[in-house]
Amino acid sequence: MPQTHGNPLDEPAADPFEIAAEAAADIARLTGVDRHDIAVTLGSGWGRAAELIGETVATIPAPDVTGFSKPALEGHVGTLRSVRTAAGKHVLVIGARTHFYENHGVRRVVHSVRTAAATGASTMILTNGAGGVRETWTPGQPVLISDHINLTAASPLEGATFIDLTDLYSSRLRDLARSIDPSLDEGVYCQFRGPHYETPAEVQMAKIIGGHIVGMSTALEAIAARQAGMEILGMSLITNLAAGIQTTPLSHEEVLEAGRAAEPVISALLARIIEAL
Ligand code: 8IG
Repeated sequence: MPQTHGNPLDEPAADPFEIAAEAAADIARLTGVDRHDIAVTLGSGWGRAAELIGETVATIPAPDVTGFSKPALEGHVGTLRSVRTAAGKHVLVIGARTHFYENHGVRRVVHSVRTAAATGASTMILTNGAGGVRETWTPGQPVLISDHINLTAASPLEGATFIDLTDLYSSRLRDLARSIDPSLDEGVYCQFRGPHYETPAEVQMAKIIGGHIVGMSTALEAIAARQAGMEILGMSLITNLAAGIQTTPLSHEEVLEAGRAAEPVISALLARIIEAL
């Protein structure tokens, strides 16, 4: 049952996997779809993809599902959708993301991913809006995530849980994405804690340590998805060049505008990739 007051994930003794299983049962009951094959989290700029992926079978407000909380930010739609593709695959479209900077703890951050796994999904597509460190990239450009550097100093894994992260962002799925759009570039995603954007010096640090994309969401989710045994595709919409790479100050409004402009193109791309899975 969804919570009316506190979030069950906030109980220290709670088992996050048990709560994810309850959330998956809520989704099955509320959508009428027992199992999902693929899950996709829609970040800033990717929100319109749901309509192109297939026929929406059900849309549910995220707070109706155990462990999910209300969205914190404009541009982040707080719904879960069950979408059926032309080929008959069931896609769980997650439009509700809890960010690490909301300070609700890592369990809440990765709850949607664990829930997706509990619904049966074996593929996790993580999308986001992010800053570009490469000067050759332009706002509105989608790029594949090839690997990540987790600068949050946090992990969704608890206790002595040693999980291999080699090929975390599946090279098979990156190849598949490039078979749809050969022009797709790729790069290493650096997750900062946020919610402030980086200083130009921090962006230079990210560049020197091998980062190409700066963001605030995806690395922790990818770790949880790997723990759950899912195959992961990560894609960033470059909504802005990172601080100091672009000479003008960053604004959330600019980020939303770049997302709006790119939305039809990247949504269609995402739908074609899902069709090809
Ligand atoms: I959209 O420039 C978006 N998200 N950390 N830096 C970080 N996150 C972002 C950025 C950015 N743009």
